[in-house]
Amino acid sequence: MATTDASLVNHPLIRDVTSNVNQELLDRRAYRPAACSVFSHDYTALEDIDTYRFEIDGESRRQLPKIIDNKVQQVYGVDAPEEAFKATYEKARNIGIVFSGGPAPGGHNVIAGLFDAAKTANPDNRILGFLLGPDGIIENEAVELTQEIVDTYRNLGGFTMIKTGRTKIDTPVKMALSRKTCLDLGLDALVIVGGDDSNTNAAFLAQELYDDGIQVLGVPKTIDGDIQVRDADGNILCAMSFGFHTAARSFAAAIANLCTDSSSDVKYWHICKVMGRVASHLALEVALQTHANLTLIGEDLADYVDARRIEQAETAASVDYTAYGMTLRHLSRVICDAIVRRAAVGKNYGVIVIPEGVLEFINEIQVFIVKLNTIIADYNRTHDTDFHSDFFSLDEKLEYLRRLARRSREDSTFSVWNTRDDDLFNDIPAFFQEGLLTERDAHCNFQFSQVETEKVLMGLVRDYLGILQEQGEYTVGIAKDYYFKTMEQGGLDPDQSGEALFRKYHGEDFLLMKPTIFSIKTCNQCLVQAGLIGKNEPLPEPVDKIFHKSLPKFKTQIHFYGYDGRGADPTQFDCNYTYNLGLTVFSLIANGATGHMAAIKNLEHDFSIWEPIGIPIGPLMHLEERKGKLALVIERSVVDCNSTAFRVSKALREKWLAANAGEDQYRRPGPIRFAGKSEEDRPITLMLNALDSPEA
Ligand code: FBP
Repeated sequence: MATTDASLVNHPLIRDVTSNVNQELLDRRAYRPAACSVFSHDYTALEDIDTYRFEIDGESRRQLPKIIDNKVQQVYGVDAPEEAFKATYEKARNIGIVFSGGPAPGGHNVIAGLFDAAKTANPDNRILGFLLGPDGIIENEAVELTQEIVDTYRNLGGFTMIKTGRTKIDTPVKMALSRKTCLDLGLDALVIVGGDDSNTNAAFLAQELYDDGIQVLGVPKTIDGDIQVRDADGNILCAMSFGFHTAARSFAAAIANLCTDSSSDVKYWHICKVMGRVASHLALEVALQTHANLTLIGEDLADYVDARRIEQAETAASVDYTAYGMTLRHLSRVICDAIVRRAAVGKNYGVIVIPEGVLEFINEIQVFIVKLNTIIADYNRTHDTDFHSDFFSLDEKLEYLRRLARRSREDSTFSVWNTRDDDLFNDIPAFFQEGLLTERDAHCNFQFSQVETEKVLMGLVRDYLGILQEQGEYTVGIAKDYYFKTMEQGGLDPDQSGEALFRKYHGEDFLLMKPTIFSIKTCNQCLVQAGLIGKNEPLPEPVDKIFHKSLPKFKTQIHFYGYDGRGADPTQFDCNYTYNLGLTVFSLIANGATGHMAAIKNLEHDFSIWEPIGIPIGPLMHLEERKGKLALVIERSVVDCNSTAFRVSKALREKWLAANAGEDQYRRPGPIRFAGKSEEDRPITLMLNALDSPEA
């Protein structure tokens, strides 16, 4: 086929297979998520539900007086309402929507649900998308979303349609500019799709714009899964933020493939860090989805108590405060223990899952994070420039810290950073120091994704495994059958050498070399001492083979799962969930609500009983230290170590470690599917934790 390259790309088949528009894209765009049963009515209305209780913080009442007494709103269907109701519901509105924070799969469907509901209620309703996150509100950068734009992004991942950003509307100036934009655009309502910080922003904006008659509603999103809402009695109102399921399934699919790889070539430990800035929900879900050999859960580590140290201290009639909580060193020991135990049964491979935010739960690192947060925030508060532009290189930053430490010694006044801090900090590898000093985000969050946590931990693990290997503790167990076959093929009596070579020779499926045998020489000496070979004889070939097989080689492959899952196309669960959140948010707007967060109750159960609701944001807020000051924020929900999901994973920990002669227990969640029975698929954590609800 003698064609030019230009005409080549016009060949129909080539055009077809290289087009951006493939079948998956067409299927996704064409899919119409089912709507909850209340939305099958012509109209929806809201009802105050008084049965849910909240413990309201006095400061929330003081700062948010106009929205603090909001109640949970139940959305219900109405078919033939009165004319006055219809007129309000159908009135033409301008509705603004913004994405805030990291992308989460399903965001486009929130817009699609809102758009469809708004246009059905009145085709003159206008939806304006603010560009690049809250900056779009502050700077009045918005586009009107048309049917064509919305249809292009239905059921697709990311926040590509209008992009996102992390700016926080947290100063009087930004607040005033935002108000001006809303007034200039004639907005009736503003919808903020975001995490805990962004919904906190939504509550303050709702308060600020209340007298202008502009409603502000939130939609809870974050792949981290740390926005979960229960009332004061533990009733679940929002079981999970959207995007969590897709990200977890995406990570789990990749990690399950690594389980398959590692149990095939049996030579690597795959170390998988998964996103989750603070909470370990994603790691826990991945553990339940894949049954990886070891999954660290930060919240569990924080509860750690070193019984041996406490006992030692008690014997010495003292108290050892360092026995409470996990240290980096101890954590590396926990990981080594798992590796050593699997190696002893011939499995010198496996998969470890580490949550991105694990450092937050490690004593000494937590202290550094808090201290450095305070130092950076103090510097930025008192200088016209900022810490990171003034101290660009690591050396400059370290020099500044050194100065602080010196000053604290000379002045002998209390300082956040003293010489002891400085000494300890200087013991840390440079790349880790750099990570801990990395720039905080707009919400003053420590950016865990920028720190190579896994590298730090695995460095310690590797060092300690080296020590254990020298002590003969880290050795690969030899299957007894294999030992027999090898010796007999080499013309040797297995029983004769067995007693000399192994710690326990009888009654074991896997044989462990004696700790004294750690080299060819020591192996040789052992056989000489047992009278099995002469002093100058070389090591018999079969014994040499067995010895080499028992030597562990610790080979790792390091992976980070985060941005990939955050950008994945949503699961059916997230498509349906988010589309219904969009429908719900319109219902809240059309019925005059403000200061609420759209949510779907019963998410953990079958779709047929999903219930759209509005959760009042004000009562969820409490005082927390941010940027060295107390601020009202929505509490992040971390993994509850008493929850069923965690307890189940803990009960199965030993089974999944599979440090025994049996098969590994890996589970294959498969890739994110969009057809078949996948609509029944929902987060396992969610289903297990539903058992904890008082309503269960
Ligand atoms: P949100 O809380 O904004 O949803 O973002 C969560 C997250 O994906 C974390 O898991 C991760 O640590 C962080 O964003 C990464 O942030 P960035 O996009 O700034 O790199």
